[in-house]
Formats: sequence, structure tokens, C-alpha cells
Amino acid sequence: MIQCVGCGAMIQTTDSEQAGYLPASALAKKEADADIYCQRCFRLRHYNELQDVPISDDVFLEKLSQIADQDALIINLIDIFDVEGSMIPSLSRFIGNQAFIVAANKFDLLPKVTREDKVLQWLKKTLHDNGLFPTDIMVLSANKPQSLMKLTELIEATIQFKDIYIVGTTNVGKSTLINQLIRHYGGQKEIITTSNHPGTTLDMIRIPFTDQHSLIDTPGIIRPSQLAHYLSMKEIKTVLPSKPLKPKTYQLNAGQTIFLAGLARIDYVKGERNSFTYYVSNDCYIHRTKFAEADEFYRKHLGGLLSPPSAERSEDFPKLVPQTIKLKANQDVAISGLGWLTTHQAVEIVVWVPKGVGLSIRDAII
Ligand SMILES: Nc1nc2c(ncn2[C@@H]2O[C@H](COP(=O)(O)OP(=O)(O)OP(=O)(O)O)[C@@H](O)[C@H]2O)c(=O)[nH]1
Ligand SMILES: [Mg+2]
Repeated sequence: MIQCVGCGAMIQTTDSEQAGYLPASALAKKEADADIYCQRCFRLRHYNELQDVPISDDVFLEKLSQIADQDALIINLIDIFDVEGSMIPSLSRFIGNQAFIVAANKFDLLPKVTREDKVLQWLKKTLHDNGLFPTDIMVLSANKPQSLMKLTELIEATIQFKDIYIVGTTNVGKSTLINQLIRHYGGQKEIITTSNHPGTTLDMIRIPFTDQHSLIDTPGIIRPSQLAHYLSMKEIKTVLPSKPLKPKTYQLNAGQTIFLAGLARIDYVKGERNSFTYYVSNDCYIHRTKFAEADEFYRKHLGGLLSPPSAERSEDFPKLVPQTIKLKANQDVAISGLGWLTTHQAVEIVVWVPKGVGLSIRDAII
């Protein structure tokens, strides 16, 4: 059996709709020791085109739960832009009672003024509140080699004795991190396929590190509360930030509504004139209107001015459902995968998000 080095799927030449497909003619042309990529990886890497392949959650989970029987170090990568949506409260189901560390990735996305110590403190509390007690917590950016020092020290100290698995929810940057580590240790560039779409890696990918031990990339665990599951690759591009967030502050009176593209809506119902700070991708369109006109505005402009979702997808896009939220001063409301807003005084707001997308309240992290 040959494994695709990009996504981990087993290479097969019979079914172009399934994972690991490579035409027999293409496979025949490969040298014996060449890295082999499946057709799906080839298209993703060269044309940024995603071919959906059927994968069942059960198969993924079964593969991951094999980790519980190993004596390994587990690095649970989470996404700092979507902590609540990328944490895995049921982690012990996959890793048993093994020690693990939590690394919060994409730290580069937080505004430059962000205090790392404050974020770490908040992370620790949030993880504990969710029953997760890692032996260490760190922040890093998989795409910034200089931020990986603490992690590489840990890897070097551990890999002599055991394998290291990088596990986490889809899209948190596990494969990007492994590619960066391979490069750090002098290997080839960008071996593993990465993309902004969840579900890129399909099976475990073992990168031999010492004679006996490996660093292992794993397929991401799917949490349907992440917004990315409802968007195409192109749409994800406008909501998944690629640069540090530039917070945007709005002074609002009660009776005003903010739209975050066509993806969320926040009505300011009750309270004094107040300021709200939004932390969303710089490419996400923010529109302010009157609450009384908001329903009509959404109906008229969804897929147009309020996009994503794009016009062709707006019909199938999950309906926005409202939730009344009372906030204390300096709290955040986070929308899984879209960002968050901070209020500076106590307020009552109604937050509308697509049905199924996660919403959480926390003390302001910035
Ligand atoms: N800004 C920023 N983006 C990152 C970072 N690390 C990864 N990304 C982006 O996050 C997206 C997902 O990266 P992947 O490495 O494919 O994520 P994954 O966890 O392997 O995803 P699955 O294979 O689907 O489980 C890509 O668009 C990456 O470019 C980071 O440190 N900062
Ligand atoms: Mg991956």
C-alpha cells in the first residue's frame, strides 16, 4: 500500500470519487522512491480546488482513538481565533489518560497590542473550565518559525523517548505546523497538503524524526459548530483572517443593528449609547442599519451586499437564529470561526448566527 504524502489517504487507482485516487497512468510514471500525491492533493496544491471526498466521522474517530494505546506525547493544537470552537472537551476519549500540552495557534492574528500573559491566563482558565488539564500551555504561530522555540525544545526533549502526535479540530493548522517543523529540521518544504477548508488531512501522516520515533499529523476532529463547515473555500477566505485583526469600534444607540456580512447580525436592544468593538477579518464587510429595517435589509441584500454567503449559496445557507444575551462590562461574545465583539459596558443584545454555529460569552481577552 502506498500512502499519499499530502493527506495520508491510501493511494488507489479505481474510484475517482474516493479519497486517495490517482489515475493508474500517473502512478506508473512515478519513480520508485518518489513522493506520491493523490489527485485531490494535486488539485488543492496547484489550483486551490477542493474535491470533496466522502469521509465518515466514525472512521476518523476510530483512527484517532488508536492514540489512546500508545505511550506518546500529545500536542493538542487549538485556534486562538476560535478557542471555544476548536477546544475538544472530550479529548480523553481519543488520548486516554496520557499527558498532553495545549498549543494555541494563529497567535499572529491577534492585534499587535495583545498581551500574551493575559491570553495565556485566560486560556488556562477556559481549558480548566472545560475539564482539560494540560501539563503546559503555549501560544504560537505555525507560519512564524521564530514563535516555535518553546515547542521545538519540548519536541527535542521528548522525541528521543516517544512519538509525538499533533491532534486537534479541523483547520487549526496542524499540517501547517508539521510542515514548518519539517522545514526547521532541514527537510523539504510544504510536504503535507494544507488548506483553509476543514477536512484536508484524511489519515495519520508519520514523519520519521529519530531512528525510532516520529512526529505524527492527524486528521482533524470535526466540530459542526465551526462556521467554516457551512462555507466554500472562496467564502472562507473573506472570513478567516490572514493578517492581524484591526479592531473596529462602533458607537451605537439602542435600536441599531450591525450585520457581519450575511453571516451574523447583532441588534442593540437596550441600554445607553455605547461602544462595541468588533474583532473580525479585515475583509469581512460590516454594515450598520436601523433595527426596524434589519429584516427587510437582510432579505434584500443577502448574497449581494451581505456576502458571504454568495448569491448562489444564500438559498441553502442556514437561517440566522436569534439569541438574547446580557453582558457585563468588558465581555466578549465569540462566534465560532467569525470572530468576536467586545462591549465596554453592561448591555442587552440579540445575536443572530447561522443555525448550528457556536456562540460563547467570555471575559474580554484583549
Ligand atoms: N494566520 C495563520 N494562519 C494559519 C496558521 N497556521 C495555519 N494557518 C492557516 O489555517 C488553515 C488550516 O491549516 P491546515 O494546516 O490545513 O489545518 P489542519 O489543522 O491540518 O486542518 P485539517 O487537515 O483539515 O484537520 C490554512 O489556511 C493555514 O494557512 C498560523 O499560525 N497563522
Ligand atoms: Mg491537516
